[in-house]
Amino acid sequence: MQFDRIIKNGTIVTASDTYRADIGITDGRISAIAASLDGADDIVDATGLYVMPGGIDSHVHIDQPSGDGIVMADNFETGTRSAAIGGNTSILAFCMQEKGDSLRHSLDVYHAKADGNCHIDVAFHMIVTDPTPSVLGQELPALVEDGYTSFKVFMTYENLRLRDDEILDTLDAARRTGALVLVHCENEDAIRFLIGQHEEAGEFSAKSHATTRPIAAEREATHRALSLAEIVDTPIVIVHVSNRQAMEEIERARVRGSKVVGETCPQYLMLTADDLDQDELEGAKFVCSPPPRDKESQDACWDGLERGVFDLFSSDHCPFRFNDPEGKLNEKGKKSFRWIPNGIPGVATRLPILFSEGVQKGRIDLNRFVALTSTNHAKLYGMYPQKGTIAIGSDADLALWDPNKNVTITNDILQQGCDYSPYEGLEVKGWPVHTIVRGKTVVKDGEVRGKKGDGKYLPRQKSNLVSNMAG
Ligand code: DUC
Ligand code: ZN
Ligand code: ZN
Repeated sequence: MQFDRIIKNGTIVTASDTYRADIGITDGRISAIAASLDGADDIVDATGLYVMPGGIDSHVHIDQPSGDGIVMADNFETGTRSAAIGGNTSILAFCMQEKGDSLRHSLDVYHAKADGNCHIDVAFHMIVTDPTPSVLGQELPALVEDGYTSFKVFMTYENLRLRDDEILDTLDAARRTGALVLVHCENEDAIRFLIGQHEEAGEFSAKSHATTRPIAAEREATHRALSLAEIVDTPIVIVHVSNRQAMEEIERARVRGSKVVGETCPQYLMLTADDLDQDELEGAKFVCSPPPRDKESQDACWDGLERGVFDLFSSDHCPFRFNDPEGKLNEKGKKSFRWIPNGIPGVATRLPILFSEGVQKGRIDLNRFVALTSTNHAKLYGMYPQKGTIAIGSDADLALWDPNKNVTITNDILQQGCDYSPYEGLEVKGWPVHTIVRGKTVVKDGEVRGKKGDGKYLPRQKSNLVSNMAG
């Protein structure tokens, strides 16, 4: 037989084109695209379906150490399984350096967690929490050479945040080695100050999570991160942007000539601070940072997706079980918002939400949907054209979408480790009915058909944003 598999009669959608064609797959890669193909025993009938590059979620936390007695709800098996249910074929998970550890040690730990356990392909960004001279001078350059080409730094959380001088040093090390830095922008000192005020006033409920992390704290840190990157003269990614003021900082930096990529997430389109303001501790389900804002901020984020302020739409999947002493409602978390672990699940719902609310409602077109959810992630994080497109030679990572399938989101269909979805009850139109990784079916009609270990670790090239700059 000429091909191992043919995807027949579908409508191919890439970041640039929409057209009717068949796809031939050989050895896990796309080997032919033509009006009509024959020559395989295995034919997938895609009549009435869109055939898109599989989703790439470049912002996912799995099995990350989360402090005293708190355990993340997903390991690599459940996290990648749920990602596949939601039409993803690759994720970039964070590998967190614990203070005092080398980056290499942290990677060894994460590889031990992930290798052999994933349903879809996985790469790692490092989180740098301890930027010692040897980490920045020796480890970081060696890791970039080995395919770990992006790093996240935090401006918030007492035990994770870097000071400005440390951020400058990290950005400088990245510039010299051609790595890309992602920044979590919130002003920790301002947040501490506000937490103190709330506690003095006896305000401990989940809604205080939002009021202690106001837009001004995010805007200020965004401005500072952009300024530090401008001083070092290196590109950065501003992750999980929640509001217009932070967007304006990004736009102003671009006008000044900076290379900046903006990312937003479903929670900033679909949730508001009112979701945190609920009885019976229910608000804990929506505690994430930055917090969801208001309707005006939701509109701003949609505007940013439409106008190109954002190039990335990621989930920031960071799941903690709700009704669990190791999760949201841990002993201390029941008493005060400051002990509710920050983060919400979303790796399975990212694509259906953007498809339904964005494409079906006419806010973005199909090609922009693919760019925001797959192609741009592959290009920015050094995986293109192996990933993120439908082209001869690319990995056959595909999501087949039924644009007319109506689904009510409930946690049980997502097959994740978390015991809730923040989007429970949301009705969406359009669903990824078949997820294919390197030619092989991993999920079909909501059923897992693959097995853990089908997913592989993915070393990456340097970012398209930095590869022209570093010598
Ligand atoms: N930042 C993230 O990127 N994810 C979850 C929590 C956080 O603060
Ligand atoms: Zn963050
Ligand atoms: Zn995150």
